[in-house]
Amino acid sequence: MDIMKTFSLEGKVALVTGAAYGIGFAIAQSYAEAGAKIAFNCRSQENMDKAMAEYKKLGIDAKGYICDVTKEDEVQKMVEEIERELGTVDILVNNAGIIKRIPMIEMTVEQFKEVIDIDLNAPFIMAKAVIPSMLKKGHGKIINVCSMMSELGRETVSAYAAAKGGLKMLTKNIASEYGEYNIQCNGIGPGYIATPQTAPLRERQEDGLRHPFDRFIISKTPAARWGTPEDLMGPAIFLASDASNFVNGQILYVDGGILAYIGKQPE
Ligand code: NAP
Ligand code: GCO
Repeated sequence: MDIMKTFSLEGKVALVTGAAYGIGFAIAQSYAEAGAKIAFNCRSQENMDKAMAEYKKLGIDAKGYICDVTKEDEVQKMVEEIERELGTVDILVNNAGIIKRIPMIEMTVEQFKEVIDIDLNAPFIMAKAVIPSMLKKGHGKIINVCSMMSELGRETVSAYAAAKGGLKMLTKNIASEYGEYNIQCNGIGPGYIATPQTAPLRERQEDGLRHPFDRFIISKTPAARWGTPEDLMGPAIFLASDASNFVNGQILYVDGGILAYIGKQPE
């Protein structure tokens, strides 16, 4: 048996949501390099155009779709278009997500609901749209992009933590409900990754010093660095490939050790 072949995605159709840039783009890039046909979506035409140019530079023939993952009708239409153009979806990565950093008692209900809608309700909508075809095919992979906030809280991210905590349990429930049909649903839990979403936490201060949160994360991470989207490529391929066919309902944390570490004694 050629064990390395079990990591191949040759002949598979992968849909990565929110893959115009950031973590989603890196995961889509890794899946293309592993042999998959790539579909991705985002909301803005400007981001789509930039992303298509970047995929082309990498020699990746990605198909992009303008679709808001919170809108079930748009999602159904996108999945039908993908099935016509590429084939049924074998691998779904629920990556699209937002965060709002606002003290909870200052956050409006609408702001809370927006985060829940994109980060939790949308993965439900997306999974519901692709599972019927996966059942017909007799296999499928769903990977939900969770977070440190699937396990931990911190100031100002109440909506995000509630969503990502819920996403962890949605992952376990999809695994429980569809595992017998050879559909594996797992989560990937990035630590603190250098992307546009975390850029405000890494901005240089006026005095030239690193952002206090930047310094805090470096001290809280045994790897003593921020992660990069590329750090997620290998784990994401593993969870999308036949190499993980008996892995189900797990959250694979790619965090440089944050969740294992109590932190340094203050100097
Ligand atoms: P990012 O740079 O902000 O990218 C988010 C992507 O999602 C963009 O492509 C955005 O495109 C898309 N998106 C947002 N709302 C959408 C919607 N309603 N419909 C369709 N697309 C939507 O974020 P990131 O840092 O790469 O994070 C990606 C995922 O990883 C998120 O789920 C995030 O919570 C999670 N995560 C990030 C980190 C980190 O440290 N960066 C750590 C753990 C988990 P448009 O705005 O053009 O739609
Ligand atoms: C924050 C960060 C985190 C990361 C990620 C950690 O404000 O604390 O944005 O939430 O995005 O989710 O895993």
